[in-house]
Amino acid sequence: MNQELLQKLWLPDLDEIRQYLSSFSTPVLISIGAVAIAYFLATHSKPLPPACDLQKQSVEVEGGLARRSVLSDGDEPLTHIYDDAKTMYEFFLRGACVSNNGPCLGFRKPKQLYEWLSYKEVIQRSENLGSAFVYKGHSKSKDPHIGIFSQNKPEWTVTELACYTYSLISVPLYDTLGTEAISYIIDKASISTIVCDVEEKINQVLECVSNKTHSVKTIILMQAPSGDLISKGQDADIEIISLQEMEAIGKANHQPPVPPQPDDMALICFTSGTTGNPKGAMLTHCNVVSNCSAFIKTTRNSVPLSPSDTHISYLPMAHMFERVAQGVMLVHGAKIGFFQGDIRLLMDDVATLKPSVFPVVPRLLNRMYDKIFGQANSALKQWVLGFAYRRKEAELQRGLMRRDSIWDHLIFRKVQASMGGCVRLMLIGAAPVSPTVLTFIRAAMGCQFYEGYGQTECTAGCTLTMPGDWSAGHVGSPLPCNYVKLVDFVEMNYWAANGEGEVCVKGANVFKGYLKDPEKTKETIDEEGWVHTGDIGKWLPNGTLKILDRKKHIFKLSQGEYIAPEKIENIYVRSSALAQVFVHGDSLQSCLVAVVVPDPDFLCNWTKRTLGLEGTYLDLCSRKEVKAVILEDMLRLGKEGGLKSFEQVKLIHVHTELFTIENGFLTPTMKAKRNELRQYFRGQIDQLYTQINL
Ligand SMILES: *[C@@H]1O[C@H](CO)[C@@H](O)[C@H](O)[C@H]1NC(C)=O
Ligand SMILES: *[C@@H]1O[C@H](CO)[C@@H](O)[C@H](O)[C@H]1NC(C)=O
Ligand SMILES: *[C@@H]1O[C@H](CO)[C@@H](O)[C@H](O)[C@H]1NC(C)=O
Ligand SMILES: CC(=O)N[C@H]1CO[C@H](CO)[C@@H](O)[C@@H]1O
Repeated sequence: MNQELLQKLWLPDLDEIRQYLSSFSTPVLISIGAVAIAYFLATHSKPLPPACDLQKQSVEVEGGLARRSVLSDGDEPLTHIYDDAKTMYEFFLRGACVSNNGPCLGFRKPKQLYEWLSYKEVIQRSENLGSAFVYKGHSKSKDPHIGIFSQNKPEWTVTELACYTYSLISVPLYDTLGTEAISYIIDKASISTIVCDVEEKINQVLECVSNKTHSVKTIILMQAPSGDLISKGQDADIEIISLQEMEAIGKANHQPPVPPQPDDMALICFTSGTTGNPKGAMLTHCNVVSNCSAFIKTTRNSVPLSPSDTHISYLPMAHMFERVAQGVMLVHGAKIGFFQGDIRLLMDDVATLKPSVFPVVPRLLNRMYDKIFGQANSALKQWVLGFAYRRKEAELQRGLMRRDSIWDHLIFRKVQASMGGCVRLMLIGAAPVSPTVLTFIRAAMGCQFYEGYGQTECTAGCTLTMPGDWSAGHVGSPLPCNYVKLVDFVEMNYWAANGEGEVCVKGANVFKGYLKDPEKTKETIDEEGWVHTGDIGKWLPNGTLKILDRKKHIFKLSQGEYIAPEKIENIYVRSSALAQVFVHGDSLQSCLVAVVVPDPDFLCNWTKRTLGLEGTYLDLCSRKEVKAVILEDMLRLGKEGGLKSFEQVKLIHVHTELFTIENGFLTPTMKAKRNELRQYFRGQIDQLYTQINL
């Protein structure tokens, strides 16, 4: 993440505490101490009763082949939780009603307070925009796809609701796809209208469609377009118009809403793999509603949401994770506040908004963790931090999650304040997170903090951790809206009979297939409706699921041991010295090697602490002794993380440029492109093996 964000995550200074205490005389201190102890005993929080017997979080169905949540009411997957909210359109209407037309979408100009659109205003503007879509010829049966190419903004949500109101289908586009993929999506979904936030995006679209026959007729800009841009559009036969004008057109030509049915398509979510063209997962209202409802069903006794809750929207809305989180807010009439659009200002937005719901991704959590430990820069501070953490960790094990303990007041208060001070619910998904980091941040934040696992093909999620189970290292149990089963993966010796195999999902949240791509659809969903995720999982004795790796990444070493490289990378990347790790091995070698990229923000402080060595990033990276301590730290983490000796790397190569989307080493969804990495580092990898085999 970024520097400013890190800067804000403080630990209290011990000097501050000491000064504070020394301002009292001894007798006063003793009586304060006594009162404090009495106070903490009197207000001692009790664990909430867990949502279910935590030793039995899922049960067998389909004759023992699959498992479902113990929270499902019967064997039928949950489709919805509120009878008046079976489509995303009804989600908004319900929100407007339960909040009594309260504030809905918030935005802010630099350094100012948040301004809010009420639920009614959002619905009104959506009807206007949607009427204009209809006026331009869009309808459920004709030309229903509307492209959205924008950062998170209230207008994004307004456009989405405009689609829902008239049974149209939104198709999110996003920057990291690249021009070629965007051009492919526009053709594949024959999109004729696209809503963009800034001129730059329009230019990108124009580039995609220039000099070829294309489907685009109208591009709507959230600001006023320049004359230049309008004429550029005319050259390509495309009308460029402001959102304001569109809304005015719709207002003058108002159309009665055409509400969708639960089985109608809500959106098409294009995902890109490591190779080939993006695939458009078709998601119905029921898909999204069931995912949101299953989340609500699981968590509602521990964190009931209401119009007084606020969500900070900064994770990309083109991904289902953020959209489902927003759906959960809207149906309860809660507020969604958008960040200003600059990740470097996120912490300032958070301080102003004071969100109660905070979705995160592993990278952000890793940085928080490093920052907090980086602050504990003396042995004493580290000891105090470690001590406080162990006390709270012990509470978590008993199911007690709180932020009113003495350790919160003394140690973790500033961490909580840096996140706005009001966070009640955190949610992590999208990629695996290290158990060490997750448990620490749970202890430090002291709020309900769930981990989910899933993929777009089942609308973001298919498992979620259970309230009261604050153990890490698994992804929870199946959601009430779907079943999960594991199927044999013979090549790698994973057998369903042993509770191991490829994770398959069936239920109300499972998508309807890829847009105009029957072949890929058939590869992913089988005849009985199971989505084959390509992930290898394992059932734990208490009915939770643990993800081991991607099927296609697993390989065998020459002595016959199977290696799941991502699992190993996720352990090593915990080293504060490192930003990224790529673990390599193959069936001709008996051991593993890795390419590591030290963290430009942290390496210098880290080597100073561990080696007493100072220098520039590049200088440090080139030193043998630095490489040696990095490897040592990795092996220590590997041992702590339970890696077997053949799962530990033998040697590493230090690379000084981060793997990014731009240099072709990451997919648009930030996953490592393993083939590209392997090819690029072939020479270095061979050298490492030569050294080992000497
Ligand atoms: C499109 O055609 C124009 C004129 O024929 C040419 O100048 C321009 O370079 C072409 N653009 C692309 C992207 O091929
Ligand atoms: C469930 O099982 C896993 C693995 O055995 C364990 O780590 C976790 O603590 C268990 N959860 C609870 C709540 O006991
Ligand atoms: C590194 O250490 C210096 C001095 O102790 C401190 O000012 C700086 O914030 C640290 N950098 C990071 C990224 O922690
Ligand atoms: C049904 C359900 O809650 N599944 C997923 C829905 O989406 C969230 C993310 O917003 C996931 O964490 C859940 O696992």
